This record gives sequence, C-alpha cells and structure tokens, in this order.
Amino acid sequence: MSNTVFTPTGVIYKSTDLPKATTQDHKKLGLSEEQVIHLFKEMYLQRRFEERAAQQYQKGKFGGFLHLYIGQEAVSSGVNMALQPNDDIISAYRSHGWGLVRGVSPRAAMAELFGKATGCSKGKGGSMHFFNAEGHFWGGHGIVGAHIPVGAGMAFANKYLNNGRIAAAFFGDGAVDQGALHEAFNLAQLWSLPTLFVVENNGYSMGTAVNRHTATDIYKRALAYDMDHAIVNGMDVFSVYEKVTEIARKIRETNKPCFLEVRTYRYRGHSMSDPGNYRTKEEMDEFRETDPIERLKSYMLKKKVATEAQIATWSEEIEAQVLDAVEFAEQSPFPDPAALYQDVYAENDYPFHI
Ligand SMILES: Cc1ncc(C[n+]2csc(CCOP(=O)(O)OP(=O)(O)O)c2C)c(N)n1
Ligand SMILES: [Mg+2]
Repeated sequence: MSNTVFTPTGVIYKSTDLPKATTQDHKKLGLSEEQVIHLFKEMYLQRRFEERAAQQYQKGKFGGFLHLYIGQEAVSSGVNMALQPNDDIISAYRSHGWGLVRGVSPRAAMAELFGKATGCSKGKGGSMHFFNAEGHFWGGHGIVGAHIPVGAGMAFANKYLNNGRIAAAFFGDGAVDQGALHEAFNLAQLWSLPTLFVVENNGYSMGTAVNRHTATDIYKRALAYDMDHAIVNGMDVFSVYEKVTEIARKIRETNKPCFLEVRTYRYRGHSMSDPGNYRTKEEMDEFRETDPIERLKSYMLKKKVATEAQIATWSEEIEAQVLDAVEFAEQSPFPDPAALYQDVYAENDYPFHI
C-alpha cells in the first residue's frame, strides 16, 4: 500500500493561509511607544528563554517533555495586552510563553523546567504545568482538550460572582474534535458564559496537518452552537491585540462566549523528540518570512519607535536575564521528598491529608 498521503510532497500549510494582518499603526490601536517596546521585549524574552531551555535539555540538564512555543509569541503577548490582568487564562501544555507573560519570572520558569523547588510549580509540574495563581494563569495542562471545560467553569464562576472578569481558554488545532470542547462550547453558549475560546492553529497536531483532519476552517465549528467567532493572523501582534480587544469588550458587554481561530506557526518540532518529517524545508522557509518578532522589529525601526542600537541593548539585557535564570535553576535545590505529599489536596482537613 502506498503511503504517499502521509509524505509531504510540497507545502502543506502556506503563509497565504494566514489571514491578512489588520491595522499596522500602533497609534491607531491606542498603543503607546512604551507598550510597543514592551511587546517586543516580552516576545524576545519568550524566544530566548526557550532557545536556552532547548540547549539545556540537549545538554541533559533536565528531562521529560519540552514543547516549545517558538513562533507563536505574538499570540501570548498580543492577547495578554488586550485582556485585563485579572482575566483568567488557561492553556494546554505549550505553556512557557503564557507563564512568562502572566508574571512567572524567567528564574521561576527555568527552575520549573529543571524540576527545582524554586520553580513556579515548586518543581513538581515541569514544562507542561507552568502555573501562576497570582497572575490568574491556571496552567499548563497535558491532556488534549481536557482544560477547555475548566476554562468555561472559570467563566461560570466569574459570572456567578459578577466580578466583570472573563476567562480565556487556549488550545491547539488537535483539540477541536475532542468531546470536551464541544460540551464546553454548548454549555458556554447555552448559559451565556463570558468565555474566550481560542484555538492556536499552528497547522499541525503533532505530525498531522490540519488540512488532513479538518474539512472546514476551524472557526466555523462555532456555527454549530450559534457562537460568535472570528479569525486572525497570529504572526502579527497588532492584529492579535486589535481582535482580542474588540472581542473581550463584546464578551464583557454581552456575557456571550466567542471562538477565535488564531492562525500561527511553530518553528520547532512538536516536542524535542520530533524529527519533523511531515513538513518540507520549503514550507518552513516560507513561514520564517512571517516571524512575529522580526516583523515587530522591522515595524519599530520603520516607525522610529526604537533604533538598532536600542534593540541590541535590550536583546543583550534579555539574554543576560535568561543566562541568570539558567544559573539560578542549576543552583536551586530539588524539592524535598516530603513535598510529594504537599499540594495534592486544596483542603487541609481533607480525609486523605497526610
Ligand atoms: C487526550 C489526549 N490524546 C492524545 C494526547 C497525545 N498528544 C499530545 S500533544 C498532541 C497533539 C496536539 O496538537 P495541538 O492540539 O495542535 O497542539 P500543538 O502541539 O500544536 O500546540 C497529542 C495527540 C494527549 N496528550 N491527550
Ligand atoms: Mg497544533
């Protein structure tokens, strides 16, 4: 039997599949120069953090899974700037970028990868389970689709408490056929839960191209539930910011959920053990031209928001911060064995508490 269908013979996911970028003017979006610079620094931190993390992984400094977000940084940064700091965010396992934009320090993030007690989840979560309750970031979840109803549940709580917050659940294109997503969509629409559901469509679910498992555009899944929906270019931080600002306002006004498809691209493998045989070099090269960080950098230079020299200085500062995080992670202690039994149950007087 021929296996042609599973062999990439050309570009499967094309940069022309990305929706057109929208307003390319930070002033029209109401963003200050400081905010643009903040976006750049934040995206660059995510990138350098993960490049160093990959290097440490390859050196054998830590094990387990490591899923890199490289290429998708405009999503976390654009969304985070558009939402209120106390809006709730929950994500799948590609969670480093989300943790970093929601207040996990590079030190606590790197230490978590190293499994150290100083990590953001006390070294017991690792790469897939970044978490920061103070920053309203509720993880970091490994089971595809399983956290989507938890996001809807947080929206339920916010509505019940009438606190004006919305909950945003992020997941991959591989999650859109999971029953949990459809249960959550149905109840969120039925009960008018202020939820922002976001699929970060990076073209692949492990090695399976979206075009091989989904007959229609993903955002159209919302039609089955009469849910508001939209699509946006996830390689352009301004487009993400603009769209999410507009949607968040509407969700807050109406309490109705919305399903947003963000088209993006991951430059690295699914995880560190992925040889990436399912896509061509030609395709990768095509998407390199859409790099969200390079794009923002060019914009900043063109609009004179920053000079080459300033960008170089910030980049060096961020590099130093990441190297400091590696050093911190290496020097930190592993959790005490007794910590295994801590943080298992929320209630101190739970019957099984040890
Ligand atoms: C219920 C379940 N089935 C299978 C897996 C194995 N698995 C881990 S990641 C993944 C692919 C998910 O891809 P996608 O949702 O597109 O997210 P991405 O990795 O692209 O961010 C699969 C099938 C899992 N973790 N959970
Ligand atoms: Mg995917």
